[in-house]
Amino acid sequence: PTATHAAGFVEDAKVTLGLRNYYFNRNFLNHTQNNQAQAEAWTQSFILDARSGFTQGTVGFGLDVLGLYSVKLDGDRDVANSQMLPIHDDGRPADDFGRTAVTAKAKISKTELKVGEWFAVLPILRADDGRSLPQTFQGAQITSNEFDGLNLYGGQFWKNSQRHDASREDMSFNGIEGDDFNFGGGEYRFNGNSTMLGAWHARLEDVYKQSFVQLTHSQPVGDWVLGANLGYFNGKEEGAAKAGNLDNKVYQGSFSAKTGNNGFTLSYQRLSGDTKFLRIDGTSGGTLVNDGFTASFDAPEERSWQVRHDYNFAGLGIPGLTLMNRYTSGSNIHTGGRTDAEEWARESELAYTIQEGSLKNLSIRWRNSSVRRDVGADADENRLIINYPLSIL
Ligand code: PGV
Ligand code: BDP
Repeated sequence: PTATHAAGFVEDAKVTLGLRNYYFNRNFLNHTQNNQAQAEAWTQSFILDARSGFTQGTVGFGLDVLGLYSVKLDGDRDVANSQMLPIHDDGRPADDFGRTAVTAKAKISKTELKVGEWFAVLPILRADDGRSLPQTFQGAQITSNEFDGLNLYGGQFWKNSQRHDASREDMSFNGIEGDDFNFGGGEYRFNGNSTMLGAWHARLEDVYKQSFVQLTHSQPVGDWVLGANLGYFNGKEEGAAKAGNLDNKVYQGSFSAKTGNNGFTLSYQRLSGDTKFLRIDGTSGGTLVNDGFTASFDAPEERSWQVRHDYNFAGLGIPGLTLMNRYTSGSNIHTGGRTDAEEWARESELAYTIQEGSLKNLSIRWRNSSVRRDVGADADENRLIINYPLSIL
């Protein structure tokens, strides 16, 4: 095609409107959480995800816009703190909330620079998308893929909008604001992409610094595919140490085996040092192998193991239907004056995605879980999430 300068910008653009209907109910069994019997909310969210391509020329320019808006359908003061909605000063969940995140991007060769606000998912800073709207960060990032198999990342984030917040706050840990969040990392894929070696370093200036190394490998053996994910975190206070002395290490390993429509996973995660896992407030613990819907098993000194099963009902002639069950047990928790506290969680997800017709890609997910803890709130939980990605461009 005879390209104008802007051709790539428009031609490679992709615009999707995500329609997310989310019902959340956490039932506290011993009322220990804010003296509340439950946390409950129901929202309808609109997630506009518009990404341009790049203009032509040596340096290509582009623009991404994430438009986020969520309306409360139900959820009152006495069932607040579901983290589905912001909470007003009088304790009442907001009727609606939202924000717009805009990112300018530029590309030379296979190196891209982004400046703005977006849903960043990095092993050392993982935006959470477990409620009404995704968490976003404001900052700048360089991603470079100049060498085959090697991805390099570096950047800085200076503002954080949590999943239930319309405003932008400074980057913080445990409510303690640091200076900017700086990070660098690299991931190298080799062995025909089946092995990945990653190394990352992040610092919330004046609060904490954290390093992470990871090795993943996937290996077909007969009818099976075996997988391994090994990781090590090391974190300490940084600079002015505004959150005091910190000490956290995590050793973890997850081993999976898949055959046909069945998947089996065993995971072990062990924390050491007297600080819980270090992460920016509101971010997902998803880099931890035992992170789940309701708990991350990341208390000081906690040791946990998990057994998980996945099934795809395509095997029984129902493509689109999947079932996940997992059980995780944690012990040796050093918290609340104890050195031996325990907790466990059982989590299940039944999901169905419509395979054809006018509602193709509409998905319905039911998540059901139970958590029992020696220290903290026992809870039973149900979530119903209906999602429809409306493709606009
Ligand atoms: P301490 C540690 C040090 C800090 C220790 C505490 C623990 O990191 O100096 O690094 O461990 O954390 O108690 O050590 O802290 O202060 O003692 C640092 C800062 C590191 C910053 C790294 C910046 C990397 C920039 C990436 C650039 C990205 C894009 C550039 C684009 C260029 C375009 C070219 C065309 C650590 C480990 C830190 C790991 C950092 C990862 C560096 C990436 C290197 C790639 C590695 C590939 C991995 C696979 C190799 C086979
Ligand atoms: C997940 C986080 C986990 C939280 C959980 C929750 O990874 O750490 O405990 O959300 O909402 O996304 O309870």
